[in-house]
Order: sequence, then structure tokens, then C-alpha cells
Amino acid sequence: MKSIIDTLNRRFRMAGQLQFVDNGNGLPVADIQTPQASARVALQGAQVLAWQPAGHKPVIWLSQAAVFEPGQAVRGGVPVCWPWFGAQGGLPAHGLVRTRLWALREAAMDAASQVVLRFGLGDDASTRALWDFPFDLELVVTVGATLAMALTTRNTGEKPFTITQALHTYFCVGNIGQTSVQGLDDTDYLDKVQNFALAKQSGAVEFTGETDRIYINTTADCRIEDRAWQRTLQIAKTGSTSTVVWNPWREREKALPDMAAGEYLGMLCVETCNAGPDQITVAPGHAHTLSARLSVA
Ligand code: TA6
Repeated sequence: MKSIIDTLNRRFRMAGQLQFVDNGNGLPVADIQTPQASARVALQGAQVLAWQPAGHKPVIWLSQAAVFEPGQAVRGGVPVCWPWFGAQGGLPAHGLVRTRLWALREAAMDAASQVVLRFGLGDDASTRALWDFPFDLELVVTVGATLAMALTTRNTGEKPFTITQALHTYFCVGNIGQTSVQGLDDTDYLDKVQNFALAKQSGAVEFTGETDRIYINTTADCRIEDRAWQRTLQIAKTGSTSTVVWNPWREREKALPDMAAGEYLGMLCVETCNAGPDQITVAPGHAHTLSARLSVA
């Protein structure tokens, strides 16, 4: 592991702004500190673990009980779910890529002094054993006063393939009971808590119990109104016509060993997706990009 971290530092380190560290459990993490923001991104899963714009409380939530082990999903941050969202028969939940080590293809500082990391992952024998298609996947993470994530799927094979996917974003909130999500009024959703029954949102989404919904046919940007912390988080998206909203609440939290007791009170997932009936077919030689841009209003 040390040699991976040494290699990353030799190739990509930017003195005082970007360095690579072992997070203590053997996984390399990009540690970013700029005047605009601090952030951490794990090479496993190309998973953003933290983002805090200067002058604000942390925006991205990470469980205190998260497990950092090679090949294990990490509770919190922004797991990349791909090439399927959710359950898929006996296959790993949320796809193949959140537990794999991605390559860092490029690290740069852009004209706006944001740190840009470009991660990549391609198919190999182990992905083809579970999902038999050649692909190239890139996640570009841009860290500044906003956090942008763009996931591009390229079909490098000769047959079309169909995917569902998510930037499964966990947000910090002051108190889930004093939080609402705007932008989904009048939108149909599939309610996982009610066996995927179809329902329609009326007004803002408020939280009084387990909430696990795939909002469909929506390209709308969302806002998290956090009354306890008196702040608004904005989520702008492209390449997505579904949004998932999730909070496990008290009972379901107990079934998640990588969440500490009561942590559901301080988190909320609003996920930029192509999920449920929102499926993307990518023709050979073509690409699709799913993107989310987060900001504090
Ligand atoms: O996005 C919501 C969801 O699919 C929930 O149903 C819940 O299970 C959550 O993701 C977490 O999934 P995970 O596989 O990370 O435990």
C-alpha cells in the first residue's frame, strides 16, 4: 500500500493542496486542502468521503462506524452505484465499482483554482464474470466552493448495454426532523418502504420515518432546506431523470452495522440517478454522462 501512496504522491502531489495518505486502514485517499474547500476522495470506488467549503459546516456525511477495508462498501460519502442501482438478483447491491480500486488518471488545478481529479476504471475478467460487457468509466471530481462530480460511461464493446446508476450522495443535516427537500413537488415516486408502490409527491419531502423513494421522470434540481443549521444545500444535475431520497430512520438503522446509534438524525441521501424505470442504453462507441453539482446557498 505504501508504494501505491508513494507513487500517487510522486505523480500527482500539489504542495499544500493535494496529497495522498493512507487513511489508517490501508486505503489510499486523496486529501485536498485549498482556500476554497477541504475534501477527501478514496481511490477505492473513486468515492468522495468528505467535502467542506470554506466558512461552512461539512456537507458530505460519513458514518462514524464506516468500515474501511479493501473490497467493502463505505457507509457515507458518495458511493458510485454502477452498472446497476439497488438489488440485482444475487449480485452485489449497487453494482460492481464502489468496492474496486480505481486508477487516478489525472490531477490538475483548473483556471478557477479548483482541484480536478479524473478517476478511471475499465472492465476486466472479474467485472465480466458478473456483467459481461467491455466498458470504460470515468469520474471527474472538481473540488472548490462547489463540488462537481461527472460520471461518464463509455461502451467500448460491440453490443449495446443498459445501465442504471447513482451518485449516491450522503449529506450532513442538523436534524432530519427539521429538514425538507424541495424540487420534487408533483413528481411520481416508487416507494421502496411500500414494496415499490407508485405514489405522487405533494409539496416538499418531509421526514417522519423511514423514507426510501425513487422519484421518476424528474430532471429537476433539488434543494435541501436545513432549518436546524439554517442553511440550504443545492443539487444541480444533468444526464439524470430520477432522484432517490433515503433516510433509514431508527429501526432500519439498527440493521446497518456500519451506522452508529442515532446517526440517522444527522444525515440524508439525495441521489442523482438513473434508477428504476430510468434506464440508459449506451450504443457501442457511445458515451453517457451523469453529473451532479453541489453547493451551499
Ligand atoms: O439509495 C437507497 C438505498 O438503495 C436504500 O434502499 C438503502 O439500502 C441504501 O441505498 C444503502 O444501500 P447499501 O447497499 O449501501 O446498504
